[in-house]
Amino acid sequence: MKPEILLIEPMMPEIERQLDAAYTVHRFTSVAQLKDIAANIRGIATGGATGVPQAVMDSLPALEIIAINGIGTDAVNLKQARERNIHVTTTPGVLTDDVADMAIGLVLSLLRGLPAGDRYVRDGAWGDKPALPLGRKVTGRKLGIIGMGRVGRAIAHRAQAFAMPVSYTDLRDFELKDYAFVPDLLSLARNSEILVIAASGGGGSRHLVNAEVMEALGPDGFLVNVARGSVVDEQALIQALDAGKLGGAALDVFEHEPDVPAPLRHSTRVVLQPHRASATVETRLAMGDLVVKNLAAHFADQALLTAVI
Ligand code: 8YV
Repeated sequence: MKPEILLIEPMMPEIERQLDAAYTVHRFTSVAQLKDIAANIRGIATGGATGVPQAVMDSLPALEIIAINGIGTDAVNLKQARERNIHVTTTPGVLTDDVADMAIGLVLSLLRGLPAGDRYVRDGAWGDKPALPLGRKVTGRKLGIIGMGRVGRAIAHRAQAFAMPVSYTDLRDFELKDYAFVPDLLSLARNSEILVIAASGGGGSRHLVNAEVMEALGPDGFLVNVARGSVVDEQALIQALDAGKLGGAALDVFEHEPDVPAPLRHSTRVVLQPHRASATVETRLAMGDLVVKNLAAHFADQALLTAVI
């Protein structure tokens, strides 16, 4: 008999076909739906931001493994997973380039006003309405990075091609040759013109980027977030933009996805994306492949490829 798993967030059809071939896959709709099948479910496949709702975790007594199709573990109760001997896997490495590419894309979009320019041409405003305001130069601008893990480093590497001096903050100094470590986030913000968030989400980083940090970045400063919405105090961000205390923001992630507050949606100082930093065919295939392989390893009693727990 095939093991039974719960698929909480849809994956690529190619990946879902592989899951269907190996398991009885229950596609999650509600906790109520689980009532009659809960006792048989041994595995979960889910997205990084979606994770596993606590009510779902509580209702699955036979759960053995949670395979996250992403690198964030902040939406899974890791403490409880440890206590219940539930394995947790993620997809590190394979999405690094895409997330870093998205960060650079957002920097360019925000400072050069690419979405506004696109709309201007589409709307037939060119030659009809006043010219768009000038953008801001990207090359040479001082970049600060919050979180110098794989993604942070890949962003720094790309920034070098734009001749950007790079500084970063993290829980510790990685003694990186080309990038200056700044232990204190406020100092980093004060000395950066663009601040990119590449830190993990979760309790430890919640609202790390608050009103004070945004003010330190200043009216000419730009905030970019490709990590987790929870790292930014979204209400403080809205106020800082509204008061002109922050130059602009480019956001791929939000505090309460998919809800994006109206003031952000209507602001001309922001560029928005619907959490798509890892959303390319190549990367989602590679991520899905890791999910499939981790589940297969677990059910074959072999070592997990990319285990967190
Ligand atoms: C994905 C993510 O969009 O890696 C993560 O933690 O949030 C993103 O890469 C997500 O996991 C797919 O749903």
